[in-house]
Amino acid sequence: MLPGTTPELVREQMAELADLTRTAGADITGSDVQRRAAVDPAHFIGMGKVEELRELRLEGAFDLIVCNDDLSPRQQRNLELELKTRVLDRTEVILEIFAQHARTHEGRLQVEAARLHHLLPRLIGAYAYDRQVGGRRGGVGARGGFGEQQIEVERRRIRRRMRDLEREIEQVRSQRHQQRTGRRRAELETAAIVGYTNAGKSTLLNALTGARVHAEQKLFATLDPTTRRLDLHTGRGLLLTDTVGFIQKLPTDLVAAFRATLEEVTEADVILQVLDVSSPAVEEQAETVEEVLTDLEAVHKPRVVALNKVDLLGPAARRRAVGALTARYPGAVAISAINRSGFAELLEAIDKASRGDVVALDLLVPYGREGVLAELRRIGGVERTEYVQDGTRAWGWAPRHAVRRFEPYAAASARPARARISGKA
Ligand SMILES: Nc1nc2c(ncn2[C@@H]2O[C@H](COP(=O)(O)OP(=O)(O)OP(=O)(O)O)[C@@H](O)[C@H]2O)c(=O)[nH]1
Ligand SMILES: [Mg+2]
Repeated sequence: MLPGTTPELVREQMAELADLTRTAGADITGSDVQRRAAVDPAHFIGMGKVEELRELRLEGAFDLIVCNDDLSPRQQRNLELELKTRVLDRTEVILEIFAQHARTHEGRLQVEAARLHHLLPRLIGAYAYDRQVGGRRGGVGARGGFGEQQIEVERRRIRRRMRDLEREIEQVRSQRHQQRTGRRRAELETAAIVGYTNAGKSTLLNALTGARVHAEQKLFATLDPTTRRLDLHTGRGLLLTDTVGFIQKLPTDLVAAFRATLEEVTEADVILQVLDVSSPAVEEQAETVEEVLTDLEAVHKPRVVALNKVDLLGPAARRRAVGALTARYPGAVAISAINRSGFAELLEAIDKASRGDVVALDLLVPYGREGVLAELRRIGGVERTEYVQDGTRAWGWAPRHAVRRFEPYAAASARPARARISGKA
């Protein structure tokens, strides 16, 4: 614990690190926090602490050390040599989880690129071998170090692999881009679900759209984005995408590795932010989400905030949490993705926020051409209709980019110059 942090913050981070470590497949046998004025450049922790750990290690108390802060390659190697065991930092635990959870080709490529990026400067010393390409666990402790020459060969191999990966990821990216352009042609607005890991994003996508994305009490259960159509109460469709969760201290190179996936967020018309209000760390988690959204240049997009998991709070705690968060996010909607409560209000908020740049329409649709109105319902909205002599008079709205197809039906009284097809709804 360094000056500038608080005991509460450290406690929350340590609890989260324990969750991360368990998710990665290890058991926790103990944890410790050391107060220091500055980190030790050689060992990160003080030499006294290293001695203590060495004793415990000899007693067989642990066979893995996980550190909440990022270690320099030198600190990591020194600790591994002193303690004769593997030492991971937070980033590496996250990388391990990512590697275990990546399902799609794209996800795997991104994880491998992130791992290699992280590995390259660490390719030294006794335990480096275990961390190389695709470096699954196992064999810890048994292997000796690489000679300088071997390391150089290895470095070159990794750089080559990284270049190949970059090329492949670029390809996947352009495929995704084409898919998105395809969706654009479908002319539905898009919303991306974002939030801290474990906030309930996948559960919400499933509940809203009947999708079957894997959701569980684990961090980073989702790595690959899934897109489903969401039908709003008005009949309008919207494309909803579930994405990888955010986490504090997520290293920027990891965010960069997931750029292709996170582009779903950058490109979305609307952000659906999910907060876990039952978490004592909800404020910090909201802060992390703001930071990542800022990085992704998505912070100014229209946003709907869902205060999830209210079912876990008693009435008083709920009032307190919801009150505090609506002060920060006016218009936020309290929901339970599991109990499906608050959904009507949430859908309404999504409907409003996702109207974007729309144009008011006043149409006269001849009888027999009702398909036009069905189309308008699907991509925009119909607010009122009236049956008149020549057909159906309809007032509604459509996204500006889709308005041209309705121009032939502009109501006669609205002319000249298609005057009613203009302005904001
Ligand atoms: N009690 C309660 N639990 C919920 C609610 N929504 C989600 N959960 C639980 O929270 C856990 C995480 O849910 P996920 O939907 O996997 O969360 P996520 O945000 O997709 O998480 P990652 O993909 O790991 O980032 C699961 O165990 C869900 O059952 C809710 O409204 N109430
Ligand atoms: Mg998920």
